[in-house]
Amino acid sequence: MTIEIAPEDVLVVVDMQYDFLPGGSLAVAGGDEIVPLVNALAKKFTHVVLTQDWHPADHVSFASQHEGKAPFQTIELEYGTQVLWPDHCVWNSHGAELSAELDIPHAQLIIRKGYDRAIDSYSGFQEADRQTLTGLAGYLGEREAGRLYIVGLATDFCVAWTAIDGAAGGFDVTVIEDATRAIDTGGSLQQAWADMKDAGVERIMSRQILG
Ligand code: VGL
Ligand code: ZN
Repeated sequence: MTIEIAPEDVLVVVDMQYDFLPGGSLAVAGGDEIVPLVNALAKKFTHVVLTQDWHPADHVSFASQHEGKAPFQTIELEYGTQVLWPDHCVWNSHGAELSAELDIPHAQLIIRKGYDRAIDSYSGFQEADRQTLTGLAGYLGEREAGRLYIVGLATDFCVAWTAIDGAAGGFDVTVIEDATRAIDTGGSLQQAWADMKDAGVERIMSRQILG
């Protein structure tokens, strides 16, 4: 049974940037494998939005900014627990660029997130303080978006948070599982799928759209 994509449905392509691809500073295993799938899926959509992780060099999420801390350890910040990462997606660096292998010329919007040094932002909708909005919900509302389909990197962080916030915002949200890859640190992948399920996010495979 193939899922029909309607003209008002939107594909959200999350963080397909060199630092999350093999050879990058926060490489997600198999991240490059999903590029052809993302390109094929994008051809089914009239509307595509991209997100781009975009941090200043002294971003609070970087382990390098915290004496004695290593990547993948956590710290407590005002807005909650923060996983510490290797430096990644520093604005204007090569690692922050979207992969040139993406073939989505009809993508209409790029949402950059995580530009405030003191606040991380996994979600394409709002920063980790849960107060600062990115404008994506406003954009989708004004364009009268239908269902949201989400692909990209990483399943357990930016994909999951974007999906959950989309659902909380009243959108019908589906994650296309095989067009994502995960970081999976400290049980994060299992937790992310459980949280997405609780939020009412659907989970499908790309063949259900591509046939
Ligand atoms: C991401 C960790 C840090 C992601 C971004 O795109 O999933 N993960 N920044
Ligand atoms: Zn980041």
